[in-house]
Amino acid sequence: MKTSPSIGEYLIQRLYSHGVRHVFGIPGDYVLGFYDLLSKSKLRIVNTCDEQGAGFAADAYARVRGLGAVCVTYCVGGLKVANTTAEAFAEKSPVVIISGAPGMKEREKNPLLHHKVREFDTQKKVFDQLTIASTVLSDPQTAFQEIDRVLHAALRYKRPVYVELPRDQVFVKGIPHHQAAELHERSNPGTLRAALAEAVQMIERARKPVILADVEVHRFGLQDQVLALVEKTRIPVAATVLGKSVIGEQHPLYLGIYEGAMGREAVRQYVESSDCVILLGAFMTDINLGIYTARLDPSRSIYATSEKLSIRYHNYEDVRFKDFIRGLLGAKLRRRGRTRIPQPTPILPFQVRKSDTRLTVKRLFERVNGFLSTNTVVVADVGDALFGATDLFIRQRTEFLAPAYYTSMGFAVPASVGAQLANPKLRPLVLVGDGAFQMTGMELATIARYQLNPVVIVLNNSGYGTERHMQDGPYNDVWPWQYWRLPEILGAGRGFLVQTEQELDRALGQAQDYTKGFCLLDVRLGPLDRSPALDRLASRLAKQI
Ligand SMILES: Cc1ncc(C[n+]2csc(CCOP(=O)(O)OP(=O)(O)O)c2C)c(N)n1
Ligand SMILES: [Mg+2]
Repeated sequence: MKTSPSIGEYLIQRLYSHGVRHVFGIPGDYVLGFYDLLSKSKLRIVNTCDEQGAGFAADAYARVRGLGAVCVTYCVGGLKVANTTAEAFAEKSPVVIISGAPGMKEREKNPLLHHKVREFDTQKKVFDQLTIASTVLSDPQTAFQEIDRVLHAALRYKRPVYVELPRDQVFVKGIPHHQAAELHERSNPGTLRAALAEAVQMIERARKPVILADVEVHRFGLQDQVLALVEKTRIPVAATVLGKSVIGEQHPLYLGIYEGAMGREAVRQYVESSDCVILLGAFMTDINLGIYTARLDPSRSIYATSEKLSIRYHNYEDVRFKDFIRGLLGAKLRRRGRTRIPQPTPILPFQVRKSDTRLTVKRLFERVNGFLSTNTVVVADVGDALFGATDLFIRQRTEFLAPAYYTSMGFAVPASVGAQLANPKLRPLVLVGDGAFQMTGMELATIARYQLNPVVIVLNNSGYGTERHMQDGPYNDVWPWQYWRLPEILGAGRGFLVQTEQELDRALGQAQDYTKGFCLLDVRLGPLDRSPALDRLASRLAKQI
């Protein structure tokens, strides 16, 4: 007879069966037993320099692969991934946070054990706020069910979950003959029918419908269905910053990024003059809506997400997002004639103006546009890296990762680790400000250790450029590192100092050929220079004040 697995083994089995192959983190004595199990399992441990790096890597991994995992020690490690878990929650990324903890026996009489903050459950309480489900695997009778429950919640809501594993429970057997319950949630058929009927009628009556595709289309893996809907009906489609790349940006029916005043004016006008905006999986965040400069009228909108479905002013309960999109795809919707839609500015071949022309942010992004290929994943950090990147043309879908809502600096370098391990066919192009790089750039060591090969562009503008435009002071300066010399210290990768257009052109040319390791471009920019996207936002906001 098959013996039942231990609690630690069962957790590993379930992660594996949901497609997880890598676990990011740093060990500590409260989690060493589980690390030993992990190292003997089919999952690969990826050691980062810092837990925050592990958290960002796992978040990116989850975005690319559907589920990610980070494994850390109690409190000193766990609380360091609080920020990355908050990001995963806010931006809907299903990450499993596994934390070691004192054993149940050790907790008797409440002793002062190392790493403990206040009570033994202090860390759990913090994570209750940051996750969609959490558990302490303290009871072998319920541990397997608890693992099933939290993993289901992560997959159902695309949000992080917390699993605390007391160190004396790792090798304890759970209940025998446990079968993992599969998750099947259905829409209420009557409500679904009524919702589809109203939506179809509204779309059919509309003269100028438009689809706005956002992040949940990506998280729920519905890109193919949305693309099929667009092609079947010839309704043009725009994306948001957070949903950038859910639709291949060179598709003839693709309008561009809609982000209120921050985006291109032609896209804004097209979307805002539509008599039926179909928002699919949209997050109504301030950044997504161009710092609330977007003008979308609910009386002309269909708003479908995993949490809510409203059509004009009617709300429908119990309708799954997937079922609604599939329903629309199966519905009788007429195929529209070709309409004139705003065309994106074509990508022109980059011509170096003069060999000593100093580089600007605008020209940097023009050259980077030409560097992208179908296997590039663009990973943008907060700052002008993110604003500028919104104007890039992503060659295929799902190839743009950025914390565009939560906007925590320090995401991009570690996220490139997660993205490339999640899909080794991708080569990450990391766009990161010098300020953000100083937070987590040491994860280049992780990149070297696991032989990854991103191209990292440090937008070196001597400090917190984005903030300088709001309010400047010495607090926006950072110490000027010679970033391009880091490969020498790390004993891996290649570094390039880039000050002119010609140097950029050459460095990117060489980066294309050098695929054995990472490339780091230290791109020197003026402290007040900014991307066209940030420029547009600033000037339009100025007009509105
Ligand atoms: C973790 C974190 N701390 C602080 C901020 C506030 N903040 C937003 S943009 C910014 C400056 C970013 O500087 P840098 O990475 O050099 O990019 P730049 O703005 O210069 O393009 C700061 C400090 C933040 N978003 N995240
Ligand atoms: Mg900067």
